[in-house]
Amino acid sequence: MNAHSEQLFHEAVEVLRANDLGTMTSAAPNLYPHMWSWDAAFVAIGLARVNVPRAIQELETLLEAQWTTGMIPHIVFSDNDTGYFPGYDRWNTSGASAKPDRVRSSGICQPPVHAIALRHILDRGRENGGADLRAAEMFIEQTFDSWLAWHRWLATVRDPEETGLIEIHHGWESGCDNSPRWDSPYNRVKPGMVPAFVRRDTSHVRDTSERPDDGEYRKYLWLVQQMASVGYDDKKVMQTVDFRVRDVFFSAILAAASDVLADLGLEIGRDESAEELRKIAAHFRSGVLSTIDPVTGLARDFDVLAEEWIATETIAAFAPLISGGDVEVLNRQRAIIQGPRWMGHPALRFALPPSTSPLSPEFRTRTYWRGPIWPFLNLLFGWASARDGQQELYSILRTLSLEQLGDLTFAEYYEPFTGEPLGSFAQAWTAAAALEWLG
Ligand code: 9WN
Repeated sequence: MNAHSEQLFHEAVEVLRANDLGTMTSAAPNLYPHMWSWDAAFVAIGLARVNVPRAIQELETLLEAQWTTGMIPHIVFSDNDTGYFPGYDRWNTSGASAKPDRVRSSGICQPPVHAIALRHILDRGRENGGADLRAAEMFIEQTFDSWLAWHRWLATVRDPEETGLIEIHHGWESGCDNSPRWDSPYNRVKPGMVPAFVRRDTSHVRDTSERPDDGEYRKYLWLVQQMASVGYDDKKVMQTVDFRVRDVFFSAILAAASDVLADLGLEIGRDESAEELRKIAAHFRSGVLSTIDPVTGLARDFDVLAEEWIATETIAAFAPLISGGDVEVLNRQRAIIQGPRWMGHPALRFALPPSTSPLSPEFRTRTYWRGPIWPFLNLLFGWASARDGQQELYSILRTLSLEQLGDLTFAEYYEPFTGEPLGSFAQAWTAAAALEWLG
């Protein structure tokens, strides 16, 4: 490691240490003082580079919050309720029969990247050997059924019509909250009575236009109220909630992670479960491919209530690069993502994929999921590129990511043209991405 890399490594470790609340890592020190489901998976990948048992602990804490249905909730609340809105009370999950009593969590989920983190933990365990290897192997054996239950719940409950696509009930479930992907479904959400609220997120960013506005938040809270009104019962939620969308990116992650979990299953002698997971992977992989617009080559979401495709130029359009499969489709997608509407846009400070294409009318340079570059996503695309033998794309993503992260702010997201760090600094999954890229 050269001096720059060493400094990046040490500062990234320090960010994870500072966010460490003991048995969970806060997603960010002020803006997000709790554990988020998919953040925790990326955090575990980063932690595994420095401390395998602590990485295991992270996923263990998340699993302790798993609902009896198999769902892994999107937020596990720490005792520090002061910095984030909506806090545990506003979720009203205490009446949800599937939530274990001792658990303080939200009532929705996020993309299932966790098996990919498990794989990283095992790989690091193998490299280190000794106690790390034993701990990693034991953890996978002991928790395999819980991860399997999570994948099964998604594949069945969230895809009752067997479309090969996962249905979500809130933009927060996608992890890409205010992406233009969700503009048309949210336009049709007409919130009823929402009790007054005071947001906390806007006081943690320098410029409030970086965040969704209060009108958007009213809708977010309305959906939460709708789900709470039926006790977060899976069937009733589907009949009640005003936001029902098949999320192509979420589905692609389920496909990729199911293959990874199948591999792990085989390694511990769970052949039958591995077979089941392979089927889930294949089913969702073809579900993702079925969304591709033949003209643009981009994957689309589907609005269940409006019965229409959602074709926006966002990073989710590259879902097939995550789920893998058809070589021709993937080659075309790789050409598009490296072309002028994306990484090849001449004005980018770092030629990394923005969350929305700079040439899309919906693009906003500084607003959250409407344009800025999110470092953890680049790691995910890098992982998928390496899996598919795409060394060149992997190297480009790695080199530029390390350059971008060299500013040492570990920002939540970056302005694409100036490279300015935005959102929360010292964001845990950004630090984790740096550690994993460094290797
Ligand atoms: C709502 C924690 C989370 C990420 C999401 C990101 C943002 C929360 C928020 O922060 O969402 O879940 O309050 O905006 O969009 O991807 O997991 O980092």
